[in-house]
Amino acid sequence: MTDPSAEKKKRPEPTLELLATLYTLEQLEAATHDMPQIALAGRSNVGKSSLINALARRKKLAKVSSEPGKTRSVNLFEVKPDGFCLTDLPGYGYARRGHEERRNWAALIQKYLEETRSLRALALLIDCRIPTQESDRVMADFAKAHHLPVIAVLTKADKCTLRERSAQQKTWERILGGAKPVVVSSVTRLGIDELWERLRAAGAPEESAPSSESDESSVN
Ligand SMILES: Nc1nc2c(ncn2[C@@H]2O[C@H](COP(=O)(O)OP(=O)(O)OP(=O)(O)O)[C@@H](O)[C@H]2O)c(=O)[nH]1
Ligand SMILES: [Mg+2]
Repeated sequence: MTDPSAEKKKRPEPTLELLATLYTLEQLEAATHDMPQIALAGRSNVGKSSLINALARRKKLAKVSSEPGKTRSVNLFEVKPDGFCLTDLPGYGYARRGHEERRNWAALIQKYLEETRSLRALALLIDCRIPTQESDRVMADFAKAHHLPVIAVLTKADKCTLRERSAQQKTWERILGGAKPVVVSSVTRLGIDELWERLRAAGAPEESAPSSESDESSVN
């Protein structure tokens, strides 16, 4: 027999819709979206945009490339019907871009993170094959300093062994002192359901999630 309370809790998978693409500090300033947001942050090439596509079950919603530095704008995706946004950010730590360009990107990411008052949490993506990087620690420290909850996400699980995954999980659990990192693969979809649960709990806790009828009024 199925547990009726578990049945009641099961929500249909949400959909993602591009709400805004912001390239400059001026565009960021002018943006008036006050929906709760969860930002996907991580080094270039870690798989942020691929994860957006996996979450959305779409191939080309977010632009993906094997060349680091693909995403150059702050991209807001509305999670429907939950009424919050997932924000795909440009990656950090990519050394081959020009100095000036890197500075502009860093300024864009920093301004977004520091000035988005509706930011509820940071999904910090870490490649599960790569040893802990200083830039990821800086991002984790930033979140801590700003009392921003972090959902640690270990990406590209299909490319590493179980042993590597669990070592990385332990390391990041220790660094962040929070919940166990979610291990995902955008290729095999490992961990995607679990990640949706964590994102929805942080972005729109069930009690306060709007119904689909009242959803439209929350878009700015
Ligand atoms: N094997 C495997 N490859 C992945 C996975 N996720 C992403 N990739 C690959 O990693 C590369 C970078 O993916 P993106 O999603 O563009 O990475 P990003 O973090 O958005 O990169 P930037 O926009 O440059 O910051 C692409 O070649 C993807 O196909 C995964 O789960 N498994
Ligand atoms: Mg990207």
